[in-house]
Amino acid sequence: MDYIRIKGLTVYAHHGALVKERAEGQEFVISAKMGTSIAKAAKDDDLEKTIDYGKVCEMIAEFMTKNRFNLIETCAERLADHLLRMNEGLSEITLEIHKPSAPISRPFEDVSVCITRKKHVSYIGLGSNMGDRKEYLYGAVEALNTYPDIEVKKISTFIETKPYGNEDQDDFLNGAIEVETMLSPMELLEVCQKIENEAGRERKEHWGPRTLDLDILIYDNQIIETERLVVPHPDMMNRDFVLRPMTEIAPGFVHPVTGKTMGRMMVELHEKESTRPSKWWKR
Ligand code: A4P
Ligand code: MG
Repeated sequence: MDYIRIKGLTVYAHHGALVKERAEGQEFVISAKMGTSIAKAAKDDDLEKTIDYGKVCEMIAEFMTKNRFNLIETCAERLADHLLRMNEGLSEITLEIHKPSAPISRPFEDVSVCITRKKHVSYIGLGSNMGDRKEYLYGAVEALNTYPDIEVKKISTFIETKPYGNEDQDDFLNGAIEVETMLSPMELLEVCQKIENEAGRERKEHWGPRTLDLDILIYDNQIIETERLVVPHPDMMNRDFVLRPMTEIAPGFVHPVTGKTMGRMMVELHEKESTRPSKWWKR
């Protein structure tokens, strides 16, 4: 991760728990450490490909003056959320808000709150075994990227795979992507299902043929077990068509339930499969 820092941005605003503070206002001094990747911008010497610190300063000043909070804790939390949502390419932010004129009756130098917030990282499995499969998968990546709260960071190679489960159907094209998002897991699932529906997905048969299937494989280190959403995907450790692309884009990512990396899980699956009797022997 690379960092761009802003130090000591001074804004006159009206945050505070006391009526006087809210009425009269005071100076707030803000510092931000922004985690991003500057490689592309540095290579091409292009402002469009990086975070414009001038614009961020304007965003901070506007946010600080347009809103009023009792606590600088709330102010910092909301400002971090706002900046993460408004800046594509901003993965993480450490914000410190100083209030050097806070109503403290003894001599003091400064008081501040400092927080670090990150975008969520999710891995999504892509699958298709109907029509122009490649078109459906690339279409899904593009569709996800059009959402302002989702940014596709990595795309695996798309691989041809034999159907798993219900074997009486055409071969699949599978892949996985890494996204950064400000959406909650449920919101992300809703977006995935909307994109599946727009790709003409029909749900006639469980594990049946499909134009597009988007499964949330991982969402940060969260373990979610609700009726509509189970994360990590409960069967991913048994699926070569999931673990192969995951090993390509996130070999060292540790599965929050098994405690094993994607690479390790793939090796173990292959070992298990190579010792399993083949179908020829079963017949
Ligand atoms: N749901 C629960 N957890 C999740 C999650 N983590 N991500 C719920 C996405 N959805 C999740 O899914 C059924 C319900 O699962 C949803 O309503 C959602 O609320 P679905 O996509 O409508 O139906 P499905 O895909 O037929 O069922 P399921 O259980 O998701 O199947 P899978 O796991 O997606 O497996 N073989 C190969 N080679 N390649 C494949 O891609 N895919 C499948 C389907 C079977 N065989 C395959 C492949
Ligand atoms: Mg599915």
